[in-house]
Amino acid sequence: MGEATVVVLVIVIVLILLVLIGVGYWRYLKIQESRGVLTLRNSTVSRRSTLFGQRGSFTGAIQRIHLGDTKRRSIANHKKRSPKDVTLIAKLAGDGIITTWTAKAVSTPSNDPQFVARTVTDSAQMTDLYNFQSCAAYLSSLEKNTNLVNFFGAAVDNVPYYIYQEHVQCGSMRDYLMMTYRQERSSRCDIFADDQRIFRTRDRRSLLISFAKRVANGMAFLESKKFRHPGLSARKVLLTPAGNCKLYDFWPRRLTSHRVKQILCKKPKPVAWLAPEILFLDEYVDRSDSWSYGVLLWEIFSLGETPHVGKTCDEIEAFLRANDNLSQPLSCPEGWYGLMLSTWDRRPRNRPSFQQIKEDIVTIAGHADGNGEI
Ligand SMILES: *[C@@H]1O[C@H](CO)[C@@H](O)[C@H](O)[C@H]1NC(C)=O
Ligand SMILES: CC(=O)N[C@H]1CO[C@H](CO)[C@@H](O)[C@@H]1O
Repeated sequence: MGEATVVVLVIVIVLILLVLIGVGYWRYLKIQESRGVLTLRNSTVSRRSTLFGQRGSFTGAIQRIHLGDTKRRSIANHKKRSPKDVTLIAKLAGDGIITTWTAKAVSTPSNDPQFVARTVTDSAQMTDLYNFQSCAAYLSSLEKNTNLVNFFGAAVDNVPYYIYQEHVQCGSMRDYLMMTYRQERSSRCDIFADDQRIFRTRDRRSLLISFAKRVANGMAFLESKKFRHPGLSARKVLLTPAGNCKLYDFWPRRLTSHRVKQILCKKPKPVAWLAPEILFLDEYVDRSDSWSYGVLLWEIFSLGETPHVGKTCDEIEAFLRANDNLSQPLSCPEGWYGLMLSTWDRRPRNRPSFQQIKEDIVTIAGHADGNGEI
């Protein structure tokens, strides 16, 4: 064999190897894509580094985020908004991954909040960004419901992503209940300003029952639309001046397991609201939300007390392992406590769905409230 032949052979072998490596890498990328893993095409930014600069301006070197989910829903054009048209006013809340701002249209001269802007913080990972974007698409196709905050639009073409939602004025149900409770204990002074006059004139008990009904109403709607609300609590319910309840922070069912992981990373972890299968088995199932609803009912009827107040996570878990339940609050009618107990069944399958809960409430409360919403 001549020297030339050997050289040609070696070159051919090297070429074949290069082609094989290329095909292998291409397959690898395809597989990653089909798993919904994000691939940064051109980036020196590591997964955990800062993606956003001050006040949401984008400073990273990511040119394009390639999303693998080919069946990904997109947002209708008329629901797209440009962050350039929006002024963020003040930070309302933040739980590590997602922050909420009050916001207004740039064109409006007044500085009053018109809506809220939710965005993914810079501690987010690529999956968080992807899920946020995906969530925006799901929300954009969800119909309106009187017991959910309205979706106004989203900006998810470039990071930072935004979801724009209704601004509900009177704060959370938890704050409202806590203030009411304090009022009870101190000298019955009236803590509500004039714009919340409506709360004063309503009978306490029928107000509490209407809270319970409206939350169940919103949850039953979500359930029928394949949405879930992991970590449902009185804090996640907002009140309008007319005393209506609006839920926020609900997620499409497909994305809830990721959301649950985020919730489990929160400090403090909202253990008191989480069903045992989430805490002990790392399993989130459809009826896990029913459990949280039971705890929310307990919050309502105990007038804003914190469930398991003063206990550590370990103590609460031991309490659950002992098959114990939160005790019946003072101002809680028997029927309502029965409903709570049914949502705290250790076997998720035996808990009522929200459709059933709605029916149970009709039975318990009769048609007394008569506001026509349930
Ligand atoms: C707590 O409630 C569950 C579900 O209704 C029930 O199975 C259990 O026996 C209750 N525990 C106690 C100590 O009553
Ligand atoms: C690593 C890399 O190629 N980074 C490039 C990504 O794109 C920007 C803008 O086009 C370039 O400036 C970077 O050098």
